[in-house]
Amino acid sequence: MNLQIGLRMRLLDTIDSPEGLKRLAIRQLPELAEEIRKELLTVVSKLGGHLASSLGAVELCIALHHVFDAPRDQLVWDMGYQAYAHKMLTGRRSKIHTLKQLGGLSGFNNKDESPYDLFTTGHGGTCLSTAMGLALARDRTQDQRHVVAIIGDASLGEGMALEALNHIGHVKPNCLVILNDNKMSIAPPVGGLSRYLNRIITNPLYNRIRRDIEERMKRLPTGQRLVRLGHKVEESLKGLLVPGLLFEELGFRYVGPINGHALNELIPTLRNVKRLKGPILLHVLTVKGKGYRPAELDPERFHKTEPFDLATGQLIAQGSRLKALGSRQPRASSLEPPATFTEAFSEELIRLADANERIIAITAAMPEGTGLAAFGKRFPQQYFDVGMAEQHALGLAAGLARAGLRPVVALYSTFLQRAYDQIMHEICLQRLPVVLAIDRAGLVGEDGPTHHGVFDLAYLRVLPNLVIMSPKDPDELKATLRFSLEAQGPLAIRYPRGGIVGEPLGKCARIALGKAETIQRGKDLAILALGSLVYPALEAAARLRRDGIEASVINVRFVKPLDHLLIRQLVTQIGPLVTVEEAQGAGGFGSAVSEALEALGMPASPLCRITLPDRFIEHGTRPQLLKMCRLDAESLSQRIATWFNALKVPTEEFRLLANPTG
Ligand SMILES: Cc1ncc(C[n+]2csc(CCOP(=O)(O)OP(=O)(O)O)c2C)c(N)n1
Repeated sequence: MNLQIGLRMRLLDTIDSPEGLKRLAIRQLPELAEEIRKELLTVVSKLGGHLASSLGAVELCIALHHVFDAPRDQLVWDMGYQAYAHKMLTGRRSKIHTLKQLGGLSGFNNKDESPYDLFTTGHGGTCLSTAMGLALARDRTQDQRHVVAIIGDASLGEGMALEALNHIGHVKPNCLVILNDNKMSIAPPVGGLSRYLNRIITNPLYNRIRRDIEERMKRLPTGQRLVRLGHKVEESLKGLLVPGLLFEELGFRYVGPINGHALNELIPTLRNVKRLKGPILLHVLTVKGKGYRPAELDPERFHKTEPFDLATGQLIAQGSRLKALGSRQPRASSLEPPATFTEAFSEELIRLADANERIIAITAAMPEGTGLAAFGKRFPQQYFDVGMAEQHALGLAAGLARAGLRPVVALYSTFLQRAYDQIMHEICLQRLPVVLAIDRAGLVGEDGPTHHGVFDLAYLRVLPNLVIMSPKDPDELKATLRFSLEAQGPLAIRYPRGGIVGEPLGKCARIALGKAETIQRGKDLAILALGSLVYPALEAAARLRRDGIEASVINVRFVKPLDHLLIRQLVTQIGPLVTVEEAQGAGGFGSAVSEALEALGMPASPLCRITLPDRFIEHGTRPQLLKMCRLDAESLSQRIATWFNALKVPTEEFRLLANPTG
């Protein structure tokens, strides 16, 4: 692609809305597409972020806004990270350089950002159901607006999307589903559906035959009758040749596949399908990374990237920052300790599987992100990427565990939400030894509210039979994983994105079920810190000491079962307790301690629960968000000191209050 665009006014500078776009002639649109690509590349190469899918959907965004009349017509993008051109064409171009920055544009659809975004989304496979809802609501009025859902080929395999396909085909509302097929998930796609789509693409024969036959029949004197006859023949031919038969059988009219980069094909086709009634599935072929050679060659790496050099596509090395963010920057040597929790998980699971062929690793379309890609290469017989199918991932794990194997399912906390019932029904109820490796637990940073993994403690803690652990650093994660594979029942390990800040404390002592680790003793109060907040709690304790407050620091390690014995001891010997966790407060770890105090008959014992606030947290870097939520070390020490000083009751009295007989 030509990155040089002259000094003359760009088309992009002349339009700020779909109205402006509609004033352009179709022949001008390829130039506009090139300008949009150039701008996207400039922005994402500097900031990092999602890229390849958006590059592939530029023409699709342009064509949709050219043909439809949004926001009156409703375009429902699945997730939205592939629709940055849509953001640029709908009044957000001047802010595109703020993409995913704190206070800037979201990297996904965001309903609060623009009336052109119908929903705030970041989880895959949702747009067909929501679009169907919009279409059915429209049909209750006289309104003629169009509803269009745009979904990727991998997201179409999500359970929710398949359920929606089934229902739309049954109810048959007027709605257009655009299948944006770039033959890629983040990684190469998985499964029969993807093979099926591939067969359609590689077998355009039927479409040609159908068109030829229709044209020839129409030219005959009894043309129309023959066309009708032709349709009957078509029905019988379908089984043999028709592309999209699956969709047709589900109740859709299948159109395609068409070239998603040829605007002179896309726009007329969209105009045609716009006139059709009932559910239509338009199959559009796009190239992930289109127009930028490095991304076309390695779409997986450019699905979501760190800042890179535009000329070469190479990542701009940022040493510690990249490591802290958990990027895929290789470590200098394998002797170096793992910088991130994900790396530690990956390394240890490979090490353990070397000696245990019963270990089976499962990912749901996130092999790189969860660190399982290396495992899959090393042990292909012990590895499954199930595609975007979190529910199935857990059901599969249950089956494997039932048969005596040791499945480890690695998912991001936020996507585990998809499979809640499976955790309860397939795993906990059966008390099956499945290990849930819950990555990206806590604030994830730039991906924002759809991706923060902050609800898991609340939704997991209520499930009987489940052990829940949260290691303080990558080394402890390794020990936790070893422990989890010995467990007799289900066990969840939650760990954050990236690594720890500061020097690791050293090798982790032996883990015993339900036992916390006392890291430091102090007489005034005890900080019970969970996982990612153990190191910040230690730093907070050091700051408190400077203010004359001596704090004990406990690495809780187990949210369930909680170390009741230690809690009783802490209350009787020290008094005030502070819990700190990177999770939603209601139902989280602090709540567990509060419940424990009640169970121990010490409900009056002073307890300060430090958690995330009860609201959806925006996007920004992880350190920015932790500071904003007052979970960084400095804020922790301030919050604890303020609370402690406000107690204004001598510690001795607390002890008596909490334990009148002791
Ligand atoms: C429920 C859920 N699971 C996993 C993810 C992580 N994820 C984000 S994009 C993506 C691949 C999507 O592929 P596809 O739908 O084909 O869209 P493309 O990026 O290729 O346009 C995955 C697995 C997610 N966002 N939501």
